[in-house]
Amino acid sequence: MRIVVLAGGIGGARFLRGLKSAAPDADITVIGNTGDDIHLFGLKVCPDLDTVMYTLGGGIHEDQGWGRADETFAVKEELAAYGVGPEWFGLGDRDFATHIVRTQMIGAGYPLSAVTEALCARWQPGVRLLPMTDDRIETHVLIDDPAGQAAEGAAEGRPARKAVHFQEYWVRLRASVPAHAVVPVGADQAKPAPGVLEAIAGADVIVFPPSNPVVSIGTILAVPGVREAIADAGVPVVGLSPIVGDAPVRGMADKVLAAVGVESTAAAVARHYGSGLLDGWLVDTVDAATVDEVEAAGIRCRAVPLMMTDIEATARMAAEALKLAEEVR
Ligand code: GDP
Ligand code: FO1
Ligand code: CA
Repeated sequence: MRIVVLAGGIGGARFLRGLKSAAPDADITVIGNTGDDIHLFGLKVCPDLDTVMYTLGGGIHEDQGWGRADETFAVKEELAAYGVGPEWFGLGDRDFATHIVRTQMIGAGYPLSAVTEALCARWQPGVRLLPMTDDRIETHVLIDDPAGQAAEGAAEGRPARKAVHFQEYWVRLRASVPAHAVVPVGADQAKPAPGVLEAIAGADVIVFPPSNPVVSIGTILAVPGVREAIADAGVPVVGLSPIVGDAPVRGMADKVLAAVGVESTAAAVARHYGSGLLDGWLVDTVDAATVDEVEAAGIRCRAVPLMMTDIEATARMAAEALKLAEEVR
């Protein structure tokens, strides 16, 4: 069975570990989000691709969910001693090596997809990991800028606004201020990476793991051609809710959902994807009362435990997703 999974970082990576366990013989292609990518100290950092690669390859910092296990921060401390930041983004020494290899290969002319394949030759994640695009897309978040000048023509009394890089919004500001808009800068000019459309067209099932619907899966769907390819694939598309009991299980997805006018509920996220894209949706058992609402929107829905507490529980979630795919096929 050929399974295509659209993945962000931690939610996507942990789900994939369960999926590999539930379907050990499946041929899994992961289309990874690169909208979170950031250039720091002259290096290209791809947090979501690395989170998937390290998690499936056994190198992840398990408690944190991102970055390397057994990490040290000598380089960051030395940079800080020179007064060189940003100090709010924690790049560790082991992780630095990945970004150095990646940046060196890109400088030599290799596209990100080829670089990712080379990095995966070391980590052997057991899936085919493709960046959504080889082009540069950077997610920016529009926030209030109390110190700034309101744009010409702005509504009377409305504070000025500015766009910040997604990582600045998420990591430095901890999503503590309202997000007015989330913009995947560069998406309109981007092309899917080699293999992305082919994998979607050749899939037996397409899965949306419990990744962030706006800044992870939403950004992948913003790459021209990807959404259409999924809708045209003619195979079951099933998703698992990252929202449990009206709140994200982890992180601040509610803040970016608000920016796109979507309530932080499992049912609202299903309706946001819509029946044009999604055939099946899993909600957690605590949200069982919302199953009818999702089905009324034309999406087959089941309530099952959706907490990825360990690989066994996650494998059961993945098995339920594959079972739902058979029901809607
Ligand atoms: P990120 O790029 O590291 O933010 O990771 P993703 O976009 O792949 O996934 C983030 C989402 O995973 C968050 O919105 C969480 O609510 C969701 N999530 C994390 N752990 C769990 C879990 O155990 N169960 C469910 N259902 N969702 C989870
Ligand atoms: N997340 C943090 O909350 N703080 C960090 O300092 C941080 C550093 C970092 C370094 C490399 C990497 O691959 C990921 C890192 N993350 C960090 C996680 C990541 O940037 C975000 O959690 C996700 O992109 C959010 O979707
Ligand atoms: Ca991410």
